[in-house]
Amino acid sequence: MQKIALLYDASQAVLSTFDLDEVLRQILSIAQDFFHVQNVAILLLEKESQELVVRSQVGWQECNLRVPVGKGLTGTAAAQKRPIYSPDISRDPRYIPSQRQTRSEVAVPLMVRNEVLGVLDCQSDTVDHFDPETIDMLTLFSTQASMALQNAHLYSLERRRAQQLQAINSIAQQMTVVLELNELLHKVCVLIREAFSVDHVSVLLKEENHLVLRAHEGKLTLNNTEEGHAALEEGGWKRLLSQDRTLIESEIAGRGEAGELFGEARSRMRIPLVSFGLTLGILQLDSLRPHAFQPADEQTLESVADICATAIQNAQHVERVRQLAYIDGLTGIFNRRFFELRIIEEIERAKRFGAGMAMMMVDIDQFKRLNDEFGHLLGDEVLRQVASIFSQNLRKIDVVCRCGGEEFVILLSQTNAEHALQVAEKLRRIVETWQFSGVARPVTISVGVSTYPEYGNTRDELMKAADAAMYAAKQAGRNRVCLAPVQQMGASAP
Ligand code: GH3
Ligand code: MG
Ligand code: MG
Repeated sequence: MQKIALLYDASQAVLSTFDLDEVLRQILSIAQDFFHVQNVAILLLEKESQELVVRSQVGWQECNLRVPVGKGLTGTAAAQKRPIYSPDISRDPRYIPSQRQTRSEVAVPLMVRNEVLGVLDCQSDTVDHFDPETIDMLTLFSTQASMALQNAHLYSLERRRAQQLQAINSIAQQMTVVLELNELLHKVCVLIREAFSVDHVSVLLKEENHLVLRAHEGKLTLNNTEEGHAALEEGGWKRLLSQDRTLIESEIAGRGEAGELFGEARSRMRIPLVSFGLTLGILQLDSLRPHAFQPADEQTLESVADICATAIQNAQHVERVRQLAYIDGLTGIFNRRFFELRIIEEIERAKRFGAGMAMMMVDIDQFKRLNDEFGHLLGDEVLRQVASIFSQNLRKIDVVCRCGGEEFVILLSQTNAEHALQVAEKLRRIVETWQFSGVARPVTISVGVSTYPEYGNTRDELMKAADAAMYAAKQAGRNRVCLAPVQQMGASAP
């Protein structure tokens, strides 16, 4: 009776704290001191894998043990929900060897109501160390210990929930102020990683037929396969995006699978980013540990993903509006406003790298007559096709702008006069020979070329020189390419 009173007092101490590690420490110390056992371990049940995992122990040599429910003495105790005693483990086929000196073992399930939280496992160096009274006492103690464990667990859940709510709030506040898309995506990764202690966070967005890794942040190394592009037709992605459901993968096999972004990831959560019914992409969380993501976290992270999706959509709208301001409505190429921005940047770049640059001023010949003969609508179509010819026959880094009416300006970076003349001549010839449907005669262009630094150091000088060259081309009979007149530059002319 006195023993029970002592045990009761000790158990009260276990119940006085909400800190899980402290609870575990106290359970172990009572088991050791009160029941005189050398080796004690607390194994907690991992629900997803249905395995018992050693969470805390004294006297054990092997600490990373995982025991499936139903296996070994501990697994049997968890499966049968009752204490299992083996007075002589050498005769017990259920015993899984873990400690060399163990002779007898008792495994007591830690349960609240009918639910198993884990197992308290006591092992002794002597055969038949545990008498029925001790086992009863251990069982009694285990109910107190289970309650303490459950309290600590609920407390940590509550605290976690409160932290998560705070994180959602803070993420929402910080995101709504960022309108630049790339900056926003990066911020999404950083904030989520911080708030949820995830090893790696990535945002993949749909772009035409691909899902593109637009931002990522964390410890993992990116596989450089296709630089983060995945075709949307690929099975996994397509299914995920079409179902709009969060997917948790608890055990990823390991390195090298096709389509894997991060080779080291062992578990993963993928949450579709949906805003106003439109799936924009995927928020992906990766962990180096298996089973890092619990279904219990799904709702919180989905709320975060919703906030992100709305912010991303806003930023995409802003980006589109910003882009539209620089696009010519008729032809879809850049407009004069964009040209004014880029010419300054191009001159700066040419100055810094010393690689030169060229400007071409292009004007369609007798365009007024073409309008008069074939109508304004056909004139518009010719403008569109000429713009398209230019875009398709130049490098991606070249800038083609419609600067008004039937005039275009083209900037060629890292290009000298000789090369610029060749490019201009190529364009002139393509246009001259192009069959514009509905136009019964050739359409031609006149091109004036100037280059930095030979014909000017500033926007105005380069424009003036190219304009003069174009005027010269017109004067000389149109349908031709002219370099800026030498006299333009006086002493510094080539
Ligand atoms: P030149 O060979 O000397 O360049 O003769 P041109 O007729 O091309 O030159 P001009 O500057 O006299 O006429 C330009 C014409 O371009 C006048 C205008 O009607 C036409 N134009 C300007 N913008 C548009 C447009 O958006 N669509 C159409 N269809 N025509 C346009
Ligand atoms: Mg003109
Ligand atoms: Mg013209």
